[in-house]
Amino acid sequence: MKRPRSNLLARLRGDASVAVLTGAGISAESGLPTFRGAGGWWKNYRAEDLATPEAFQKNPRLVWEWYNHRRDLVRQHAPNPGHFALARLESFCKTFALITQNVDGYHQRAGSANVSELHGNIMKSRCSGCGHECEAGAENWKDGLPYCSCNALYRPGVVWFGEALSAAVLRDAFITAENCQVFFAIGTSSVVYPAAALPQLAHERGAYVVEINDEATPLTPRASEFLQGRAGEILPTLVKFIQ
Ligand code: BJW
Ligand code: ZN
Repeated sequence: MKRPRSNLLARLRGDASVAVLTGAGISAESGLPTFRGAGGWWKNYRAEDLATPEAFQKNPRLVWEWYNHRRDLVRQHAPNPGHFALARLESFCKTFALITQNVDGYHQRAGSANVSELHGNIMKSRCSGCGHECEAGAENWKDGLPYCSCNALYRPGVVWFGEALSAAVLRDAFITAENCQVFFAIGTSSVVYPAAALPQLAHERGAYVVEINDEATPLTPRASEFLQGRAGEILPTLVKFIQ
């Protein structure tokens, strides 16, 4: 990795307040497929068939098969050096918030403390009738599908296209983006809203926006610094330079 610009290092060594937004790219090196791009889920499946409320209504079995498969992948794999470097970065910073679009829980497993999950968590299930949330298996199973005690189907505890994000989580994320001095956008294609609005807002409010991605995205022209490459290599190096 090219040495980051000294003004980034100076900002991080000082008491800059830091906000981080992560996407599927940070977990790619753990072995979890991303959504877009080569090897991404949407190369072989249509988002409309798997990640919308309409898809679940039409074919809950297909949607659950996909999420159960992804739960298995999350259990089989583990956080990588990129996740661990962010947990270390948090320990150096006075003010630090990590906002993730990922549902894998790897940031928490790597030791990050202040994590907001914009799109939920894949290990949780939520009743589509009464909203009851559970982490483990359901009370009742019928034909291989999990049901709540209220008799409605459980669904994965994630946010699908066309669904609102948690208002409280989103409000806090906007406040964080508005007030930070350094904003990192890491491993996200920056096309899914409202998450993609966060680095733009930080930029408008004068933050130093650093993008880490192995490819350019719609955010790149607006980033103060674009560190091109793998998050699992760039982040540990960056953290080493700060020390
Ligand atoms: C590496 C790397 C390495 C690889 N190192 N980098 C038209 C315009 C604007 C908006 C809309 C529109 N039409 C519809 C909308 C809204 C829609 C949206 O944004 N659509 C766009 C796609 C067009 N958004 C929504 O529907 C959201 N809700 C909403 O708007 O609600 C409004 C509302 C209000 C009130 C009532 C009702 C509604 C919800 C969005 C939910 C997204 N859900 C998913 C699935 C979550 C659950 C699950 O995991 O199954 O979230 S879709 C998927 O995309 C997932 C991700 O979190 C999200 C973002 O993807 P991400 O993380 O950026 O991954 P990739 O794969 O896209 O990119 C990976 C990147 O990493 C790439 O750039 C690589 O280069 C890079 N990379 N390896 C560094 N080693
Ligand atoms: Zn219920």
